[in-house]
Amino acid sequence: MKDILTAIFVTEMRKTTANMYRLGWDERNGGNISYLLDEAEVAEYLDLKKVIREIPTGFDAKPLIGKIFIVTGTGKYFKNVDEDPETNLGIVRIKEDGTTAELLWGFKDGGKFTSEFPAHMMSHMARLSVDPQNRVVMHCHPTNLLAMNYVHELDEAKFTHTLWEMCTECIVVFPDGVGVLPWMLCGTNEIGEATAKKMKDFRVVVWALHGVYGAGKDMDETFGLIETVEKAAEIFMLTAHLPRLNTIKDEDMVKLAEHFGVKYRKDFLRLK
Ligand code: 2HA
Ligand code: ZN
Repeated sequence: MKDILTAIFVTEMRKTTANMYRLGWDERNGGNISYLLDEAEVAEYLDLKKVIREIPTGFDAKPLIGKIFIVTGTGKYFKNVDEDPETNLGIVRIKEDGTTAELLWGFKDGGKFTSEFPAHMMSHMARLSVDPQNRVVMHCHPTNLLAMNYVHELDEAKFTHTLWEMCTECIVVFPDGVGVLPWMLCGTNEIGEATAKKMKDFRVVVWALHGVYGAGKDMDETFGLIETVEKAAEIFMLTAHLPRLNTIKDEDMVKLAEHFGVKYRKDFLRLK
Protein backbone atom coordinates (compact mmCIF):
# COMPACT_ATOMS: atom_id res chain seq x y z
CA MET A 1 0.00 0.00 0.00
CA LYS A 2 1.35 3.40 -0.98
CA ASP A 3 1.58 6.33 1.47
CA ILE A 4 -1.58 8.39 1.08
CA LEU A 5 0.31 11.62 1.71
CA THR A 6 1.93 11.04 -1.69
CA ALA A 7 -1.44 10.74 -3.48
CA ILE A 8 -2.05 13.45 -6.07
CA PHE A 9 -5.58 14.08 -4.76
CA VAL A 10 -4.24 14.83 -1.25
CA THR A 11 -1.61 17.16 -2.71
CA GLU A 12 -4.29 18.92 -4.76
CA MET A 13 -6.42 19.46 -1.64
CA ARG A 14 -3.42 20.82 0.29
CA LYS A 15 -2.37 23.18 -2.49
CA THR A 16 -5.86 24.39 -3.31
CA THR A 17 -6.89 25.13 0.27
CA ALA A 18 -3.58 26.98 0.81
CA ASN A 19 -4.12 29.04 -2.36
CA MET A 20 -7.66 29.89 -1.41
CA TYR A 21 -6.57 30.91 2.09
CA ARG A 22 -3.81 33.16 0.69
CA LEU A 23 -6.30 34.80 -1.65
CA GLY A 24 -8.44 35.71 1.35
CA TRP A 25 -11.40 33.62 0.26
CA ASP A 26 -11.42 31.38 3.35
CA GLU A 27 -11.06 33.20 6.63
CA ARG A 28 -11.20 31.14 9.83
CA ASN A 29 -13.23 27.97 9.07
CA GLY A 30 -14.83 29.50 5.98
CA GLY A 31 -15.11 27.40 2.86
CA ASN A 32 -15.17 23.73 2.02
CA ILE A 33 -14.22 21.41 -0.83
CA SER A 34 -15.42 17.97 -1.84
CA TYR A 35 -13.68 15.96 -4.54
CA LEU A 36 -15.05 12.75 -6.07
CA LEU A 37 -12.24 10.18 -6.26
CA ASP A 38 -11.60 7.22 -8.47
CA GLU A 39 -12.07 4.02 -6.42
CA ALA A 40 -9.18 2.17 -8.08
CA GLU A 41 -6.88 5.10 -7.38
CA VAL A 42 -7.90 5.27 -3.69
CA ALA A 43 -7.35 1.48 -3.42
CA GLU A 44 -3.65 2.05 -4.10
CA TYR A 45 -3.45 3.90 -0.77
CA LEU A 46 -6.21 2.55 1.47
CA ASP A 47 -7.79 -0.80 2.31
CA LEU A 48 -11.34 -0.09 1.15
CA LYS A 49 -12.73 -2.79 3.45
CA LYS A 50 -11.46 -0.95 6.53
CA VAL A 51 -14.04 1.56 7.79
CA ILE A 52 -12.74 3.69 10.69
CA ARG A 53 -16.22 4.83 11.75
CA GLU A 54 -19.63 5.62 10.35
CA ILE A 55 -21.08 9.13 10.27
CA PRO A 56 -24.80 9.72 9.60
CA THR A 57 -25.41 12.42 6.98
CA GLY A 58 -29.07 13.29 7.66
CA PHE A 59 -30.06 13.24 3.99
CA ASP A 60 -30.50 10.76 1.18
CA ALA A 61 -27.69 10.49 -1.35
CA LYS A 62 -28.70 7.24 -3.11
CA PRO A 63 -27.23 8.19 -6.51
CA LEU A 64 -23.84 8.48 -4.77
CA ILE A 65 -23.83 5.06 -3.06
CA GLY A 66 -20.34 3.56 -3.16
CA LYS A 67 -18.78 6.82 -4.28
CA ILE A 68 -15.69 8.07 -2.44
CA PHE A 69 -14.94 11.72 -1.67
CA ILE A 70 -12.10 13.59 -0.06
CA VAL A 71 -13.65 16.47 1.86
CA THR A 72 -12.65 19.26 4.24
CA GLY A 73 -13.66 18.95 7.91
CA THR A 74 -16.23 20.92 9.88
CA GLY A 75 -14.76 23.75 11.95
CA LYS A 76 -11.38 23.25 10.28
CA TYR A 77 -9.33 26.12 8.86
CA PHE A 78 -8.10 26.07 5.25
CA LYS A 79 -4.98 27.76 6.66
CA ASN A 80 -4.10 24.51 8.48
CA VAL A 81 -4.85 21.83 5.88
CA ASP A 82 -1.38 21.77 4.37
CA GLU A 83 0.44 21.21 7.66
CA ASP A 84 -1.98 18.54 8.95
CA PRO A 85 -4.06 16.97 6.17
CA GLU A 86 -5.04 13.91 8.23
CA THR A 87 -6.84 16.03 10.83
CA ASN A 88 -8.36 18.63 8.54
CA LEU A 89 -9.43 16.34 5.69
CA GLY A 90 -11.31 13.07 5.49
CA ILE A 91 -12.02 10.42 2.89
CA VAL A 92 -15.58 9.11 3.06
CA ARG A 93 -17.66 6.62 1.08
CA ILE A 94 -21.44 6.79 0.84
CA LYS A 95 -22.82 3.55 2.32
CA GLU A 96 -25.51 1.34 0.71
CA ASP A 97 -28.25 3.01 2.77
CA GLY A 98 -27.45 6.34 1.08
CA THR A 99 -27.64 8.19 4.40
CA THR A 100 -24.37 7.18 6.09
CA ALA A 101 -20.80 8.15 5.32
CA GLU A 102 -18.09 5.57 5.98
CA LEU A 103 -14.85 7.19 7.09
CA LEU A 104 -11.88 5.55 5.34
CA TRP A 105 -9.15 8.02 6.32
CA GLY A 106 -8.64 11.34 8.10
CA PHE A 107 -10.63 13.43 10.61
CA LYS A 108 -8.01 12.04 13.00
CA ASP A 109 -9.20 14.12 15.97
CA GLY A 110 -12.69 12.55 15.83
CA GLY A 111 -14.01 15.28 13.57
CA LYS A 112 -16.34 15.00 10.64
CA PHE A 113 -17.04 16.48 7.23
CA THR A 114 -18.00 20.09 6.60
CA SER A 115 -21.34 21.40 7.87
CA GLU A 116 -22.10 22.07 4.21
CA PHE A 117 -21.95 18.34 3.35
CA PRO A 118 -25.62 18.36 2.23
CA ALA A 119 -25.00 21.21 -0.26
CA HIS A 120 -21.86 19.45 -1.50
CA MET A 121 -23.36 15.99 -1.99
CA MET A 122 -26.60 17.35 -3.44
CA SER A 123 -24.57 19.53 -5.82
CA HIS A 124 -22.52 16.51 -6.91
CA MET A 125 -25.75 14.62 -7.63
CA ALA A 126 -27.11 17.55 -9.66
CA ARG A 127 -23.90 18.15 -11.62
CA LEU A 128 -23.33 14.43 -12.32
CA SER A 129 -26.86 14.22 -13.73
CA VAL A 130 -25.97 16.86 -16.36
CA ASP A 131 -22.20 16.27 -16.62
CA PRO A 132 -20.80 12.81 -15.75
CA GLN A 133 -17.27 14.34 -15.74
CA ASN A 134 -17.98 16.62 -12.76
CA ARG A 135 -15.80 15.75 -9.77
CA VAL A 136 -15.26 18.89 -7.70
CA VAL A 137 -17.54 21.13 -5.65
CA MET A 138 -15.97 24.14 -3.94
CA HIS A 139 -17.41 26.73 -1.57
CA CYS A 140 -15.67 29.92 -0.40
CA HIS A 141 -16.14 33.57 0.55
CA PRO A 142 -14.33 35.62 -2.14
CA THR A 143 -13.95 39.21 -0.94
CA ASN A 144 -14.97 41.21 -3.99
CA LEU A 145 -17.79 38.92 -5.02
CA LEU A 146 -19.18 39.21 -1.52
CA ALA A 147 -18.79 43.00 -1.58
CA MET A 148 -20.62 43.10 -4.90
CA ASN A 149 -23.58 41.33 -3.28
CA TYR A 150 -24.17 44.44 -1.16
CA VAL A 151 -24.25 46.96 -3.99
CA HIS A 152 -25.53 45.10 -7.04
CA GLU A 153 -29.01 43.76 -7.73
CA LEU A 154 -29.16 40.02 -7.03
CA ASP A 155 -30.98 39.21 -10.23
CA GLU A 156 -29.21 36.32 -12.04
CA ALA A 157 -29.33 37.84 -15.51
CA LYS A 158 -28.23 41.30 -14.35
CA PHE A 159 -25.54 39.94 -12.03
CA THR A 160 -24.13 37.67 -14.76
CA HIS A 161 -24.26 40.44 -17.35
CA THR A 162 -22.28 42.81 -15.12
CA LEU A 163 -19.63 40.14 -14.50
CA TRP A 164 -19.41 39.31 -18.23
CA GLU A 165 -18.74 43.01 -18.89
CA MET A 166 -15.79 43.14 -16.49
CA CYS A 167 -13.24 40.90 -18.24
CA THR A 168 -13.18 39.85 -21.87
CA GLU A 169 -12.81 36.16 -21.06
CA CYS A 170 -15.72 35.93 -18.61
CA ILE A 171 -18.38 34.85 -21.10
CA VAL A 172 -16.02 32.14 -22.33
CA VAL A 173 -15.14 30.88 -18.82
CA PHE A 174 -18.70 30.90 -17.46
CA PRO A 175 -21.01 31.01 -20.48
CA ASP A 176 -23.75 29.35 -18.42
CA GLY A 177 -23.73 32.44 -16.16
CA VAL A 178 -24.03 32.73 -12.42
CA GLY A 179 -27.00 31.44 -10.44
CA VAL A 180 -28.02 33.44 -7.39
CA LEU A 181 -29.79 32.18 -4.27
CA PRO A 182 -31.31 34.64 -1.82
CA TRP A 183 -29.88 34.77 1.70
CA MET A 184 -30.66 31.45 3.36
CA LEU A 185 -29.57 29.71 6.54
CA CYS A 186 -26.36 27.82 5.74
CA GLY A 187 -25.49 24.26 6.79
CA THR A 188 -29.02 22.98 6.19
CA ASN A 189 -30.57 20.45 3.82
CA GLU A 190 -32.80 23.28 2.50
CA ILE A 191 -29.90 25.37 1.23
CA GLY A 192 -28.39 22.14 -0.12
CA GLU A 193 -31.53 21.37 -2.10
CA ALA A 194 -31.78 24.95 -3.41
CA THR A 195 -28.09 24.93 -4.43
CA ALA A 196 -28.45 21.60 -6.21
CA LYS A 197 -31.48 22.87 -8.14
CA LYS A 198 -29.41 25.81 -9.40
CA MET A 199 -26.45 23.51 -10.13
CA LYS A 200 -28.46 21.81 -12.87
CA ASP A 201 -28.18 25.05 -14.87
CA PHE A 202 -25.12 26.80 -13.45
CA ARG A 203 -21.60 25.77 -12.42
CA VAL A 204 -21.37 28.90 -10.26
CA VAL A 205 -23.99 29.64 -7.62
CA VAL A 206 -23.82 32.73 -5.41
CA TRP A 207 -25.19 32.41 -1.90
CA ALA A 208 -26.31 35.98 -1.36
CA LEU A 209 -24.35 37.83 1.33
CA HIS A 210 -22.40 34.67 2.13
CA GLY A 211 -20.21 33.34 -0.69
CA VAL A 212 -20.14 31.14 -3.74
CA TYR A 213 -20.30 27.53 -4.90
CA GLY A 214 -18.38 26.36 -7.93
CA ALA A 215 -18.37 22.98 -9.66
CA GLY A 216 -16.16 21.44 -12.31
CA LYS A 217 -14.41 18.41 -13.69
CA ASP A 218 -11.19 18.93 -11.76
CA MET A 219 -9.57 21.13 -9.16
CA ASP A 220 -7.91 23.54 -11.60
CA GLU A 221 -11.06 24.09 -13.62
CA THR A 222 -13.21 24.70 -10.54
CA PHE A 223 -10.66 26.95 -8.89
CA GLY A 224 -10.20 28.86 -12.16
CA LEU A 225 -13.93 29.32 -12.46
CA ILE A 226 -14.24 30.96 -9.04
CA GLU A 227 -11.01 32.89 -9.64
CA THR A 228 -12.42 34.38 -12.84
CA VAL A 229 -15.74 35.33 -11.24
CA GLU A 230 -13.88 36.92 -8.33
CA LYS A 231 -11.58 38.82 -10.71
CA ALA A 232 -14.59 40.22 -12.55
CA ALA A 233 -16.19 41.21 -9.23
CA GLU A 234 -12.93 42.94 -8.27
CA ILE A 235 -12.97 45.02 -11.46
CA PHE A 236 -16.59 45.87 -10.75
CA MET A 237 -15.78 46.98 -7.19
CA LEU A 238 -12.81 49.04 -8.42
CA THR A 239 -14.94 50.87 -10.97
CA ALA A 240 -18.53 50.87 -9.68
CA HIS A 241 -18.20 54.31 -8.07
CA LEU A 242 -16.44 55.88 -11.09
CA PRO A 243 -17.96 57.18 -14.31
CA ARG A 244 -17.99 54.35 -16.87
CA LEU A 245 -16.47 55.52 -20.14
CA ASN A 246 -15.98 52.17 -21.86
CA THR A 247 -17.47 48.72 -21.68
CA ILE A 248 -17.52 45.34 -23.41
CA LYS A 249 -20.65 45.45 -25.54
CA ASP A 250 -23.19 42.66 -25.90
CA GLU A 251 -22.29 42.26 -29.58
CA ASP A 252 -18.64 41.77 -28.54
CA MET A 253 -19.69 39.07 -26.09
CA VAL A 254 -21.57 37.30 -28.89
CA LYS A 255 -18.40 37.43 -31.03
CA LEU A 256 -16.39 35.93 -28.16
CA ALA A 257 -18.90 33.16 -27.46
CA GLU A 258 -19.12 32.27 -31.15
CA HIS A 259 -15.37 32.40 -31.72
CA PHE A 260 -14.70 30.08 -28.77
CA GLY A 261 -17.71 27.91 -29.55
CA VAL A 262 -19.35 28.09 -26.12
CA LYS A 263 -23.05 27.62 -25.44
CA TYR A 264 -23.99 30.76 -23.57
CA ARG A 265 -27.09 32.15 -21.89
CA LYS A 266 -28.40 34.28 -24.75
CA ASP A 267 -31.27 35.42 -22.53
CA PHE A 268 -28.69 37.07 -20.22
CA LEU A 269 -27.64 39.46 -22.98
CA ARG A 270 -29.69 42.51 -23.73
CA LEU A 271 -29.39 42.34 -27.49
CA LYS A 272 -31.48 44.91 -29.28
O1 2HA B 1 -17.83 25.76 6.69
O2 2HA B 1 -18.20 28.38 4.90
O3 2HA B 1 -20.81 28.00 4.86
C1 2HA B 1 -17.80 27.12 6.80
C2 2HA B 1 -18.67 27.75 5.80
C3 2HA B 1 -20.11 27.56 5.95
ZN1 ZN C 1 -19.55 29.61 3.83
